[in-house]
Amino acid sequence: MTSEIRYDRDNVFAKILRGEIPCDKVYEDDHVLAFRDIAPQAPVHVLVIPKGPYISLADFSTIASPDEIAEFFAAVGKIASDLGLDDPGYRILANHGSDGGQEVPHFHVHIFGGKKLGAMLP
Ligand code: DGP
Repeated sequence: MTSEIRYDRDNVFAKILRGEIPCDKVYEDDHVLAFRDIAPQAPVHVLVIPKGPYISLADFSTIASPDEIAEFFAAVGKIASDLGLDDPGYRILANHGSDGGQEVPHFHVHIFGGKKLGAMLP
């Protein structure tokens, strides 16, 4: 089954992409949207999503073109930099599947910053 068939077009990020749910946007280009998390876990907590129908990194890393993948991660770095996080730093995180704690089935990268972050524990 292809990703487009498995992809849930009613997931919350698909609705945000279609403008059916508002978001606090921090960046947008032809392929990428970034907005503030509704339940921030840090003073700065931004979600970066590709606009294509990718459920998780497993889809994005195998279906998206190399250019799209490169441009996505370049955008993640630019967004963090534009948010003023380069110094003293930030964290990026992508949850995959239920064991990884992924709640929204549209691939996304979290950017956390604005404070000294605690250790990452499994
Ligand atoms: P994850 O567990 O990696 O799938 O993270 C999903 C994140 O999405 C979680 O931190 C909360 C956030 N989130 C869920 N619904 C909404 C929403 O409607 N708007 C925004 N801005 N964020 C949302």
